[in-house]
Amino acid sequence: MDAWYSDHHLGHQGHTEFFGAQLLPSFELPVRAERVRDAYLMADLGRLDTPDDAGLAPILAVHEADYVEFLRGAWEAWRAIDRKHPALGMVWHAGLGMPKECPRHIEGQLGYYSMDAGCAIVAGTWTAAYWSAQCAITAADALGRGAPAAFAICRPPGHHAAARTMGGYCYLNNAAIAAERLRGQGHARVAVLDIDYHHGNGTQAIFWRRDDVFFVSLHADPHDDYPYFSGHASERGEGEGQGATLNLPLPAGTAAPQYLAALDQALDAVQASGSTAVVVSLGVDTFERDPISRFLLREGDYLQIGRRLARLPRPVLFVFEGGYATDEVGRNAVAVLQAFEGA
Ligand code: OKP
Ligand code: ZN
Repeated sequence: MDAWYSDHHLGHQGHTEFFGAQLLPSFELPVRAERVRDAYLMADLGRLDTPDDAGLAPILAVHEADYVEFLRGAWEAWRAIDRKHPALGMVWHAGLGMPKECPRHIEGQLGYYSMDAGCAIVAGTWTAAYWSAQCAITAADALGRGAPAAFAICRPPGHHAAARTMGGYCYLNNAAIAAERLRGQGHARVAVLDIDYHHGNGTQAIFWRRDDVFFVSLHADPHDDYPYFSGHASERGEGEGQGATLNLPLPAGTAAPQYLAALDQALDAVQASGSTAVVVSLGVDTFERDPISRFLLREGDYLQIGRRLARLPRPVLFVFEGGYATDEVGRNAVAVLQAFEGA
């Protein structure tokens, strides 16, 4: 399968995150995507290309225009207050729902449009997020031209971003944008299978009331891990989308046998959904040595995952999400693709 990658992600670096009260360099580093690209090339799975520029329209098909405008201008606005450090919100409207009025002050806007302090904005953030989304869009278009599978090496990741919110290192929801693009190609039903360690709360929220995109996710139980407020098994979608969301939370310490059993369940659900195209949110932060996660998958387990994913209806678009063990992230992500292709 071919893959898409853009160097523009390199401008999104030097951003920070809180660990308790300590402000640390983010775990979400440029080297992650570089390692995935290198491992992809090493595996000789297909061509690596830079994405086309499909413009803002496919992004605006998922995200609200005011949010996109905010993202584009946030760094410039922040510079009026602080010319040295990343922009980072610190006041939220938690529990109030989306307020009617958006603040005028950039600090207020950063809180208005985010769910947490995991989304610092630096000079190159918008450009990086834009081209990350373009990777997913161009890869989706390759499927539209008949490719059975494609790989979007996206960075920053996307699955925590909702229509008007950033969170958890995510600004634009690459997987949701790709799913919408596939819908536009005439697939009546598209599935998003999210195997990142964290619940894809943004993707879930975007498709919550829709039955044309089936969302299924395997992730750490939100009672115990980020994003904490969604991903419970009881969440099944609402309205038209009732039943089109499926969450399979797993406990800390989950290893391959339990993980693969849940994956089988997810694959059966995708099959039953009648989807004719699938987006896989491919996070490999389920790895035993991932620095921010608590599952225990080993390198060889990613081959097992890939072999099982070969049961998915085609076409399949892999969208890179999390994975923070920088030495192994490339090998683990590409192991999934290799086994998928070889199966
Ligand atoms: C993004 B993806 C901060 C805890 C919050 C955020 C994790 C975001 C993961 N101390 N961590 O799903 O891999
Ligand atoms: Zn994750």
